[in-house]
Amino acid sequence: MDVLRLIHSQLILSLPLNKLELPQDAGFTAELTKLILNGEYHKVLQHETILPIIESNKSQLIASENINENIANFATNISKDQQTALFIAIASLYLFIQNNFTGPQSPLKSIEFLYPEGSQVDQIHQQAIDSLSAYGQVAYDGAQDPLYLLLSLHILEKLANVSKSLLLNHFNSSEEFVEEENLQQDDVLKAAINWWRSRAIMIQLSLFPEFSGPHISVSASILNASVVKALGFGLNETLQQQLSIIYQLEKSKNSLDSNLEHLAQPHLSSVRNLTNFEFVLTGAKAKRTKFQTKANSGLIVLAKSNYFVNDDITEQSPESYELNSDLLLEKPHFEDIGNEDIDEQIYKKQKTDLQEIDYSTLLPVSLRSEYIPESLKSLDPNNQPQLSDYDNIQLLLRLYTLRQTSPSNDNLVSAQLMSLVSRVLYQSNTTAINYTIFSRALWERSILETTKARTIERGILQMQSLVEEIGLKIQTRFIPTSNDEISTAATRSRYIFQIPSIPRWDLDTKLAEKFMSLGLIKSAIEIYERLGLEVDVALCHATIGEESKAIEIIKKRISNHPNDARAIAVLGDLLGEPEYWYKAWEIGKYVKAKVSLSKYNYYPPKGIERNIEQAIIHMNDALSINPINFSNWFFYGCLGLESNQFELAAEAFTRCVALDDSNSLSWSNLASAHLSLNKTREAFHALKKAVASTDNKKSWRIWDNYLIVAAKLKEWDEVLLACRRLVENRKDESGEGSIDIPVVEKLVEMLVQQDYPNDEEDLTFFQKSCIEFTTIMLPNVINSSSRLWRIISRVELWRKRPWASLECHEKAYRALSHNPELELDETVWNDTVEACSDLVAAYESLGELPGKHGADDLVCKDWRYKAVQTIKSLMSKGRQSWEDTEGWEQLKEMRKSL
Ligand SMILES: *[C@@H]1O[C@H](CO)[C@@H](O)[C@H](O)[C@H]1NC(C)=O
Ligand SMILES: *[C@@H]1O[C@H](CO)[C@@H](O)[C@H](O)[C@H]1NC(C)=O
Ligand SMILES: *[C@@H]1O[C@H](CO)[C@@H](O)[C@H](O)[C@H]1NC(C)=O
Ligand SMILES: *[C@@H]1O[C@H](CO)[C@@H](O)[C@H](O)[C@H]1NC(C)=O
Ligand SMILES: *[C@@H]1O[C@H](CO)[C@@H](O)[C@H](O)[C@H]1NC(C)=O
Ligand SMILES: *[C@@H]1O[C@H](CO)[C@@H](O)[C@H](O)[C@H]1NC(C)=O
Ligand SMILES: *[C@@H]1O[C@H](CO)[C@@H](O)[C@H](O)[C@H]1NC(C)=O
Ligand SMILES: CC(=O)N[C@H]1CO[C@H](CO)[C@@H](O)[C@@H]1O
Ligand SMILES: CC(=O)N[C@H]1CO[C@H](CO)[C@@H](O)[C@@H]1O
Repeated sequence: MDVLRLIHSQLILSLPLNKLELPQDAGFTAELTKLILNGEYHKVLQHETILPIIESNKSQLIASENINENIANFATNISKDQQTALFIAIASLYLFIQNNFTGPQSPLKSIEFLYPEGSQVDQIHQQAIDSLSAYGQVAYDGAQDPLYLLLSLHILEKLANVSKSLLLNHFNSSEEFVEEENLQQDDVLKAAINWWRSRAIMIQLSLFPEFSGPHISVSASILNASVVKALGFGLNETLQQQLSIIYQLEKSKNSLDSNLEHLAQPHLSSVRNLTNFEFVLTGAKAKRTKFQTKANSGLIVLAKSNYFVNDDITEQSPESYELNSDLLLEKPHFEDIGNEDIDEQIYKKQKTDLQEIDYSTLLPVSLRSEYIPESLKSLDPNNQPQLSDYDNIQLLLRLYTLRQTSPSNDNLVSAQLMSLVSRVLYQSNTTAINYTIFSRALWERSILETTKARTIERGILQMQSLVEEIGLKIQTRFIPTSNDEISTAATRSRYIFQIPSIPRWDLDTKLAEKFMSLGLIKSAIEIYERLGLEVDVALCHATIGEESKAIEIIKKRISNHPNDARAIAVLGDLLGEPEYWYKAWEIGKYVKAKVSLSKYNYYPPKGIERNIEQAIIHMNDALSINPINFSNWFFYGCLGLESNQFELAAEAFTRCVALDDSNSLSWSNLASAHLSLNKTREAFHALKKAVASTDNKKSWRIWDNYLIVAAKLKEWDEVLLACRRLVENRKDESGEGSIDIPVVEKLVEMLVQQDYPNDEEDLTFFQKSCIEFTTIMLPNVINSSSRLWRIISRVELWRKRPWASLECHEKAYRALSHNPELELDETVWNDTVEACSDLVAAYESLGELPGKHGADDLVCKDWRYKAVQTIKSLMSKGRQSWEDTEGWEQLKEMRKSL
């Protein structure tokens, strides 16, 4: 067995010590691995094989010099021994996480460890923060031990042998950074390096209030499926399986952390398959209050894990606050699962009434209890079994994805989110839920509860308590012994790369945002001020209309941090003055400044002319730095369409659909661009996607385009489909106007080209569908169009139903003869005479054919009489106005010939 592979896959998996399997010949790496998996990260740096390397190389770390370059050189020197360097990088990364995300605080301070005694601690700290800052975004300067993260990132860059450093080059376009790499199966070390580097970059991103640099694309491209393959190749199945699971969870989490939530879903589907997790959202009756006798309808997630690789380190879970309500139950009590009507809206999102659970959706729904599989139906809803950690994480990730892709403040969405959180929190054995998972679920429950009046109190209390508890300085609630403290670090950081990262100050920020949304602006400002987040303080003031106060704060921030591009850009936003955006771009290539400039040129203030060319140039600059931004590409594409630059528009919307392939408007715009470029086939493909992902009601324009393009390509099945959709969607508003008559005529022409088969079974799909459309759907919509009735009569005749065909002729005629314009407008008169002539001809030719009842039955025995009556009646109507016109003569002629 390959030692390197075994060690590094288990490190990536962050397996608990008692599951660790080490080969005999692992040497010192075995010890280092154990230290990491036991959470003793500082001991890795102090290990006898590592300390001398650090000590002997660190002479070049001089506090008064450029810290970033020094650390880069230091990293270069110690990276000569790749294996050892990787351990240093991993341990440093964990130390940073421990000190800012999970705790408890590590005893080894980065600056004391690396720099000589007496060095200027504050200055080194600030330089490290500056080195982590990028693209005009200042890394959060309250972060602890940023040096650990900086060191880790530098070493990983060296080990990955990147052609361009993300840390040393702050001003290049992102295309140059992305290095798509397909690893071969023996690139084991490279695989581990890429995986860790991707993790370290994601952690770096969490230091920014918002980010725009190339980091997202780099992190996404270096962690790809080939990495998992290379690392897992030849390992036993259990490990390979776990690597795949962790990989999918992590990719999904990274998408969420990068605000690319629509990319999260495919990974969630894959991981569902890997653990064969069973779950479904269904309706149930639930009691929520103590005195309730009748249960109301509610939602519940039924779930069962089928793949356990759980481990058994225990740690006390954070304190869960009780509601202590005289009224509310601690948790809802469920009865009568699956027999409750699920809100129709949830259900509508499902494609059809599936009898099997559709795991390709984010949150599968089962409407009826008989469609819930036995394995889930048999669960006790009030005491559901423990889930595996992986599946708990998956539920949380689904919760995040759902929230990020749904409208906020939607009661229905809140109910769905709450049912997900509840499934994680209320398991038969809560003592066994992992700390990170449990505390995160509590956190999410609090966020949801603070939106409801009855539970807001507990929500806020719980948030504050979690904020304190995770902020390890205040450890009033549980004080681990010194030994425990270490394994505590291991447990807490166990799933740190799979659950969306929330560093400590971010929890505070969320609390502040919550206060904001509750109108408690003062409390929010207090928190932001404590955290030193001046830009956010200013934005708070701007929100409540205190613009001048906001501007004052921002200006002060800028005078102290002249390179804070975000602050400068926000000042531009507050003042609406382009010069600040130019400056923010100049000093930091701050993407949002360019976006603001682009929008400014497109929506200029009064008195300034719109300048699309400039808008395009600015957005292009923004996109060259951050190419993974849906709304910017969309805006860019619209600029392209508007200025007739269709190649540009096509590229932009192609990017859009690559980022979110369910966005029907992007597909439709892409189609427009292709059409203008005469790429009909491509346009058709795009429209097909557009109609597949659209809500029918609102989308008739898309269907209309689809129809036109399909007709151009002679895709008759599709033309027919489009016709049907258009009629379905628009008949209530537009009636018969929803029917495209020339197209229907063309369709019928195609239909009758072949003979009607002797056996109905032999009808093709197109034939069946076209018959259904013309003879069942259309008659319900037609109001006064005789032309349509005649088209249908053709279909009926072709179907060898002459009686039905004749009826259509009668209707066609009636549609005209009832026209009140008949006596006033000669065109109408002419048309009606022609229709009459058609009808009479139909009587003549169809009347004596066999009728629908068979035997001696005829289509119309007294056809001659009827024909004469028809002519007479029309003549009496037209006598006054049209006697002696050509039409009149024609009628006389007809009557005579009968
Ligand atoms: C680091 O490496 C460079 C180039 O290999 C060498 O010149 C320099 O002396 C090294 N510095 C230390 C402190 O090892
Ligand atoms: C620096 O680190 C390397 C390991 O990459 C090691 O071989 C070397 O001995 C260390 N010390 C010096 C002075 O180069
Ligand atoms: C795979 O390896 C793990 C630990 O390395 C071991 O616990 C497990 O039993 C092995 N599984 C198989 C199927 O060999
Ligand atoms: C999951 O498994 C189902 C059934 O085996 C398969 O159809 C589907 O494509 C799989 N999905 C993913 C994302 O692997
Ligand atoms: C609950 O979990 C704990 C710790 O994992 C375990 O010791 C205990 O047996 C479990 N209880 C049940 C009822 O499964
Ligand atoms: C597309 O075709 C039309 C007519 O065939 C032509 O007038 C137009 O110039 C073409 N446009 C492009 C971009 O080729
Ligand atoms: C009606 O038809 C006759 C002959 O068919 C023609 O001369 C006359 O112009 C038509 N009237 C109108 C308004 O089209
Ligand atoms: C500013 C800030 O929130 N820093 C925190 C980083 O994380 C450590 C450990 O959780 C806290 O002690 C710091 O307060
Ligand atoms: C995988 C893992 O570390 N799981 C642990 C998470 O924490 C709980 C206690 O809080 C442990 O019981 C789990 O074993």
